[in-house]
Amino acid sequence: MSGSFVGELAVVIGLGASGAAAARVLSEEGAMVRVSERRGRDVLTGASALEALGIEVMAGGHRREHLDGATLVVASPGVPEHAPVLGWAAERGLPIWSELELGSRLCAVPYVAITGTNGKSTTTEMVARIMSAAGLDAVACGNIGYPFSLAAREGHDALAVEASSFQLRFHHTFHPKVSVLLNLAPDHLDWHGSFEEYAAAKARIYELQAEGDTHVGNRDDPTAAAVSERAPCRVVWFGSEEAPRDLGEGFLGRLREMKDPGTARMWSNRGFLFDAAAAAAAAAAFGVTAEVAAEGLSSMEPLPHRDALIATVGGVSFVDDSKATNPHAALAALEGRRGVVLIAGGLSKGVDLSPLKLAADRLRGVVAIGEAAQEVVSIFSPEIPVRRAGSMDDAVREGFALADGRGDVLLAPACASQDMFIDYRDRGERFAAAVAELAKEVAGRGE
Ligand code: UMA
Repeated sequence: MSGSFVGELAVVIGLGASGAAAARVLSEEGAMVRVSERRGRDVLTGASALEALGIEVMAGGHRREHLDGATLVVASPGVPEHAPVLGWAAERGLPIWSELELGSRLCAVPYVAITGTNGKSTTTEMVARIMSAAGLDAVACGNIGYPFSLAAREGHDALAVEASSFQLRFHHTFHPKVSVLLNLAPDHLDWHGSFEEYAAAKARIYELQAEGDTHVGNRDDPTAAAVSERAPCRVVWFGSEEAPRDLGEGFLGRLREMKDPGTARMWSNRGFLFDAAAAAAAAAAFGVTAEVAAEGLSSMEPLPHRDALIATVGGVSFVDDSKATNPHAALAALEGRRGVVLIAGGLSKGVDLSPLKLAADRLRGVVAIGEAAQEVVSIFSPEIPVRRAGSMDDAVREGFALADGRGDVLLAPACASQDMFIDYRDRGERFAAAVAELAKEVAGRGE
């Protein structure tokens, strides 16, 4: 495979996880590579390692001359569609690829691609585990954190690729054997401009699928189902209450019966069951039986920051769902709970947060944080007690006070985190640290 890019001068835009992977892969495949990065050289990690491979790194802002001599441009997912640098590339008639496109050019094995508003990473991991249980050498990659272009060259038998709406553009050969659309609700509207654009990005997952391929759609989500119905290949459906017909009766029941203490909590969560049904339907299209799918799923552990019980302090359980970065995910996290104190707010990404009101009857109180705090206050006040907090420490304290010795304090912010934290992981870790601090204080007071 090596050498398929000899003679190319590839310019990679953005030096994050996918840009670094694309640059390395292109270089190993024989291309001359240049990276153009918005941030200053002093804050970049990984530039020297690329330079050691003969890759040119141009930091401190994109400039027209960075494209001089280029034959190909690879854009990182975070580069906005209308960024001037992409405009300059288009003016010069240069091909623009996503990192997924690069991965698909290098991938010689079949792959399942998973998209949706929520549950993507969990479902991607589940698909990889089911494939492994079926005896395939398979890994999870893509938006989950391990770039597709790296996994594509590792000689696996099959791949499970998480595809975000940011990544589903600039692809010309991305052709999954199986695609999955888990659900569809507003997210990233500041980036996409409108819900229609966001939905259109998601639909691009099946653009090149044809006869012999499969699309997996959610029959219980009308918005997603309307998109899935238009897939140009066979469509199989999954839903909340019954497993896909190919899997036979009682598949979800079997999962619910798994009594391993580590996973019992996960399988009592309706969202995870949904994801499992989708993963099993995707694997069935690969010829994997329900028995093998259930076996693969039995090794599944919840991913961090999804419905994770951190600690119980003075009768109050603190639950980390920092991954709930939009209202759809926060509502899913609230499902089946009562008397909850919700910590919500952050960067709303142009998404209307008012659907959170649908869960008002589940709430004992709300703690509003971040830039969207005022919006959160106006959604719930005065019907529900709302307090504002300027830090995670304060939020945990206020939540504890509102909980009044019972129920859950749930971090499910319905927003992105970057106004106060590095990312959702950092937000979840700061929550856990604040809970640990509170536990010490409460123990010290002998409560
Ligand atoms: N940059 C520029 N110019 C720009 C914009 C960004 O130079 O106009 C630079 C930034 O300064 C930074 C780099 O590009 O140095 C960041 O690139 P990026 O934002 O595309 O992120 P990566 O580090 O490459 O990570 C991406 C995904 N991030 C996004 O889509 C924002 C990661 O998903 C993914 O794991 C990784 O590729 C590997 O495939 C993260 C994510 O938050 C988890 N995804 C969003 C989500 O899940 O909601 C979509």
